[in-house]
This record gives sequence, C-alpha cells and structure tokens, in this order.
Amino acid sequence: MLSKKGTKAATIDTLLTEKRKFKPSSSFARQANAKKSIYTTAKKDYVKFWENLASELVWKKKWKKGLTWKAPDAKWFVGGKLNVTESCLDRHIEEGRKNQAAFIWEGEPGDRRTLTYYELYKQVCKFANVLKSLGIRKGDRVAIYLPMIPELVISMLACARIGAIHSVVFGGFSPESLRDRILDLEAKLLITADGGYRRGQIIPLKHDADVALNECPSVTDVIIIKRGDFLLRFKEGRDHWYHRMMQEADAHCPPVSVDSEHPLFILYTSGTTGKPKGIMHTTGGYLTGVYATTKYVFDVKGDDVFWCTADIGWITGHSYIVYGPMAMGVTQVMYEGAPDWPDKDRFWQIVEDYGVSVFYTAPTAIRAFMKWGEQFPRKHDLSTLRLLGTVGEPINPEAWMWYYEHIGNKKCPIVDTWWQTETGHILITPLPGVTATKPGSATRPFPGIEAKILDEQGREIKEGGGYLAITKPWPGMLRGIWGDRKRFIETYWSKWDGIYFPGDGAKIDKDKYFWILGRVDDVINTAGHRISTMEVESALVEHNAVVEAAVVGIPHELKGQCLVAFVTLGGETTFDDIISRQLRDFVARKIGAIARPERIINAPELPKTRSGKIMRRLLRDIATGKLLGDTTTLADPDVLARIQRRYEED
Ligand code: 7RM
Repeated sequence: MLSKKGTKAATIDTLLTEKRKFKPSSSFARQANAKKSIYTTAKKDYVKFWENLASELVWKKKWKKGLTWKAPDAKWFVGGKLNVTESCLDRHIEEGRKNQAAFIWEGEPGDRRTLTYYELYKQVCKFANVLKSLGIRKGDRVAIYLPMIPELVISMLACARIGAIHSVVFGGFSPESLRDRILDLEAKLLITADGGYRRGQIIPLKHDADVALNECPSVTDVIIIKRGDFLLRFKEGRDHWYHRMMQEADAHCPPVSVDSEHPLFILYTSGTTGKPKGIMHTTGGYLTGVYATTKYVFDVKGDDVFWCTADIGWITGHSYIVYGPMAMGVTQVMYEGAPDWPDKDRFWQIVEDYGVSVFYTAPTAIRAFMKWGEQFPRKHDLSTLRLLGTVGEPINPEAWMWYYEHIGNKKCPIVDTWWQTETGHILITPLPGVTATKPGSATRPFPGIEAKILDEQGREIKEGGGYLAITKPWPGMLRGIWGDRKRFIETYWSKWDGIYFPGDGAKIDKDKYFWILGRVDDVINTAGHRISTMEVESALVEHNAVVEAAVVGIPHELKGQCLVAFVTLGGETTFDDIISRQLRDFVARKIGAIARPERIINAPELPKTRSGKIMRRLLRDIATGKLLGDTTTLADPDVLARIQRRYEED
C-alpha cells in the first residue's frame, strides 16, 4: 500500500481494489455501433480516425488539414466550413426524419409537448431571423438564462444558425452570477423567461435578470419566453416577448457557414478559487467529438429514446442533449423539473411513459435514489432500458451495483464516462458491447484519445496512482478561456510540457483501466501517505448505515493532515458514538489503518454545487473552524449552516 520508492511525494496511494468485472453480453455486442477494431483503427492514425468521423457530418467546404497542433493551440479540420445546425436539423429533414420526434418534453407541472425535427427546424429558423432583426450578427455573444424548456434548445441552435456565440447560464444561478458572466462576455442580448418550475416553486428568472441587468450596459435587448403566467416588469424598448416576435418571423433562414474554428459557445465553469472561467468551444472539432461519442458510447440507433437528465446549463446538457444526440438524429426525452416532484418516482414514471432506452445521469442522483429506496423504481416498468450511463463524479462501486441491479435489472451495460467542461466530450469511458466494465472505473480512453497517469515530473506511472494527463490533442478540446490567455496556460498547460492537466488524480490498474480519484485538491497527505478522499468515501458508503460520505483533510500536529468524514446515514440508524466508532473501524478494516478517519461528523445532507458535486472545500473550512469560503455556487446554503451548527455543538 505504500507508494513506490522515489516517487512518493508525487503519486497517490491506492487503497481500494475492486474485483468484480462485467463482460458485455454477446447480444449487446452483436448490435453495438462500436466493434473491438475501433481501438486499433484509431491507434494507427488518430487524426485520420477523427477525420473519418467528421466526414459523417454536413460540411459546406471540406477541410484542408485534419489537425495543426502547437501546444496549447489546436486547430481541427483547418480550412473547413460548416454550420452545426445543418447536421443537427436540415440533414434529418432531408433524410426522412422530418416527422420524427426530436424532443418529447415534460414540464414539472405535468404539461407535455412533442417537437418533431421539422417543427424544431422551423422554430430555429424563425428565431434566428428574430435575432437578426435585433442586430445580432456572427461573433456576437448572446446570454441565455432559461429553465429546461424546448425554447432553450431553440435559442442555442438559432444562435448557431447565424454564427452568434451562445453562453447559457444555468437558471438556478443568482443575479450576481448572471451579471458577472454577462459582463465578462459583453453580451448584447439576453434570452430569458418569465419564470420556471422547480419542486413546485416558481423561479423568478426575469426578475433576477432585471437585477443583473442593472449593471450590464452591454445588453440592449431582452427576449422573454412566456413559461407561465408569472408577474414581471416589462421595460419598453429593451424587452420583447418571444411569442410576439416569432409570429412575424419568416421560417426560412439560410445557415451561415463558419470556419471550423469559429467559436460555437462559451460556458462558464467555476474553479476552486477565483472568478468563473469562460470555457471556449469551437465548431467543427466540438461537433465531431460529441457526435462520435454519442454514437459509440451511447450506442444510439434510430429507434432509441435517449434521456440525459442533466440541465442544459451544464456542459453535459450542451454535449449530450443538444449537439451530440441531435447530430445523431435521435429522439430524446427532456424534463424540466426535480426527480422527487411530486414524488420520488418521477424519473421512473417518465422512463415508463416514453419507453426510454438509454439513460444518462449523475452519481449524486443515483445515491439519492438509493437513499429513497428501491420501492420507487420497482413501481414502474423499466424494461425498455438497454444502456445506462453516469457522469460528474467518481461513482462508488456500491452505487454502481445499485444502478446495475435496480435500474438496469442486471441486463444493461453501464458506461461510466469521464470528461469535463473543458474537454467538450467524453474522453475516458467503456464502449458498450466492447469493454468489460469494473464498478467504479471509467475504464479506458475513448478511441483516438491518449491518456496517461503521470507523476509531478511527468514520468509515466504504469500501475498505481498519480495525476491524470491527456497527452494528445482531441477535437472537442477547449480553445481557451474567454479573455484570459494567461489563465488558460497556467491552469491547464503548465504542469508538464505540451500535456493537458485536467486537475484530477487517477490510478491505473494492471489491465490498464483508469480509476478517477477526484480533484487533486481533494487529495489528503496524512503521515506520509497521499490518499484520495474518494476511496475513503467509497469504503464508508459500503457500510449499511451510510448513504453518502464526504471526507476532508485537516491539519494534524503529527501526521501533517488527518481525515475527517462527514456522513449521511440512511434508514433507521441514529448517529451516536457507537456508530461513529464502528465506521472508523470499518474504514480501517476495509482499506487500512492509515485511512481511519479521526472524526466522523453527522451530516443529514452534504453541501453540493448546483450540478451535484460535493463541495469538500467548504466542509474543510467547517472542520478547521475557518470562515466560510465562497458559497455562491452552493445549491442549498442552509445545508452548510446546519452542518456547521452540528459541528460546533459536538
Ligand atoms: C462532465 C462534467 C468535471 C470534473 C472532472 C472530474 C469529475 C466527471 C467523472 C468525474 C469521476 C467520472 N464536467 N468527473 N465525470 N469523476 N468519474 N465519470 O462533469 O466540468 O462539470 O466537471 O468532474 O473531477 O474533472 S465538469
């Protein structure tokens, strides 16, 4: 369990070993889009591999060169011209998918709408004409602040249709967050709604937007989509109703062909410190990356019903609701609201109602489903499901097994997909039908992707823990941070020469499988060991009484740092000294005495970002008694206060 000599300070100790392995069934393999040979084909010439995939999309003008690469700057499909909406819309209409449903949408209150590809195409063209009528041109930035309604997709594609750059701000963000993003973008236009629904409450989007816009001089126009009958203040001259403008708009709008490297969108991601980074993605490479991964990772076919539960305000929604699945021409489910509204079986009701076949969600959701209990999925017919996916955090083997058994009925492969806002599309993942999976492992780099585990000095670790590194360019890679070249280089390209550093720790096993250990900021240095909090959390969750756990390191006189575990207990168990000792011993037995938490803290809920990632930084501050850090990205700030109170009461 000790790290190898000589690399001690630079690597991460690996503590957990997972032995279970699930081979693809021959019936899945037979029908799968991916065949084993895809890995060897890609390895032979990875640029050619991506070029072949790009050729499956619609281009106005073919590229001259597949890739030019001078780290950290990549250009993919150089000289090529295209408009992404032609691959996502026009093509399906021309190829006989005109009246196929693009989206089956369900609002939280239960309202339903179905939009065919043809209907969506007309709406996008109309709205593109509306944008033009307000003076929006190629390269202009348009901020979008909407709930999960079809008009969100229409808005993004309408921007893309005319070469404008969209920047979606998640509807749950505060006026301050919206303001900071608009200022950084110097956006001309904001698209918002009168409101949205979440757990039966109304989110006053337009009201919040008004607050933000008080300090945003660049925004000259606001388009408001009417979601309900929500009160709002209408500012004459600046504000426009979407439905009024759409009435007058022409349903034909020729796509503006842009350079392959023209920016498609900017999406902000909050780092551990400092202001959010505007991650910039371009056109040809990004579309190729999301298209290829949708095809081979989600294995989608003409008769599939695909449901990615992410909000489009996150990269997962951009890549695997809007661009990837639409380029594949698949039918999707889109849902506006919360998974536990009006009851905890809402998702399974939706799967049953629409016959969802491919389902993609996050570990945080799966752990919530586990906590709620298997009686909720059991109430519904989930037999249409054939493939499951996860993304967002490391999935602990317990949650993986639960997902496999209770949602997939032991017959659906699970794709644990590792990627980031910055990577644009999935980079490390199993291919269903090809890759044998191990619960908790994202398995292998996608074909055409090269990933390694390196130590601080950039030496490769062939087996064991270290830093995850992406060692070759890939088509969907970020092309920069909007307006901040220096930060782009410092954050991602300064650890090693010409190699991308995602900021995650990972380990590689003897089968060359990757196990993501979480952010390196979350690695704990205790008594000379570098331990990933994820592994200790995983061990804790294996205990029957624990549904969720977050582990942090705090300063310790002798050990440097020691471990403190925040745990959410399930069922009937009440928190006391006995369970606390049991859990500490349990961890020591499972993964070794060095990982025994110094303290266990009862946390009925854990603080999470709005996209569901546990915020260990805040827990660290609580455990060390520090002032609270920045909580503006916290989904429920009260959670923190409650945890803090408990800690102080202790
Ligand atoms: C898609 C997304 C990125 C960070 C990333 C990791 C963590 C994402 C996995 C994962 C383990 C996974 N974009 N992460 N997927 N960790 N296994 N399958 O989440 O920009 O919001 O976050 O999320 O730490 O660096 S993101």
